[in-house]
Amino acid sequence: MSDTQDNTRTKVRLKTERPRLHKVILLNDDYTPREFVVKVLRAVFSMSDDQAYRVMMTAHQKGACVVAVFTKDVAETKATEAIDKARQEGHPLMFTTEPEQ
Ligand code: TYC
Repeated sequence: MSDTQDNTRTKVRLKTERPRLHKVILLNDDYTPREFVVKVLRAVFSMSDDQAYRVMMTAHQKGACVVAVFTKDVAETKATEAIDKARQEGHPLMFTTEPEQ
């Protein structure tokens, strides 16, 4: 390679892009008690009793429900925290995360 040629293709960002948000998704299962799901949603996602109940019922009836959107790090931390709480009580409750759009 010649010393004078610079083949790097670095793109210059003209705009500052906002970080992509990630959804936290609650998955239904046949075993976790409804009241426990509500308790976890309230504790980890700071939801009201009413909000948590609606989200729980949507997951229960449809199979899954978006709980909230956060930056990637926060979404993953919250999902892990919620799963850990469930495992501590022996429930199979699951949360997943995925990028928005
Ligand atoms: N389906 C569970 C039951 O009937 C309750 C439940 C709701 C579990 C929502 C998980 O994400 C969930 N006990």
